Amino acid sequence: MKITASRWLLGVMCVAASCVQPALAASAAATAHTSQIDIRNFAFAPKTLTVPVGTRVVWTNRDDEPHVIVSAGALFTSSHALDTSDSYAVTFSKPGTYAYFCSIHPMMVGSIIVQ
Ligand SMILES: [Cu+2]
Repeated sequence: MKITASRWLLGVMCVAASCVQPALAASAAATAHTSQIDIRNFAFAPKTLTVPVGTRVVWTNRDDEPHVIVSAGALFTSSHALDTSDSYAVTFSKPGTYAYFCSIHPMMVGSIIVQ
């Protein structure tokens, strides 16, 4: 029980710090890696993100305006309208290139390359 709780806490801390969870690498080989995309100044940062299969990608809105993540070609489920500091996560389990945009501001585009 004690070990489970501390591992859970470590995991949360690692996600917050965007680290790779080295301390848990041995037991967490099958655990998804997490990558972060910031939405800032009406742009996605990074605009193109390359990740391994199984990665959980988290978008966080750092703007004062709402944004909506929409997959070009509907390859993944769209987000709800993200207010300031809201996050949206998608786990990518198949290789491919996933282009996406903001449905409120269609000039905002980005892509995730899963390999
Ligand atoms: Cu937007």
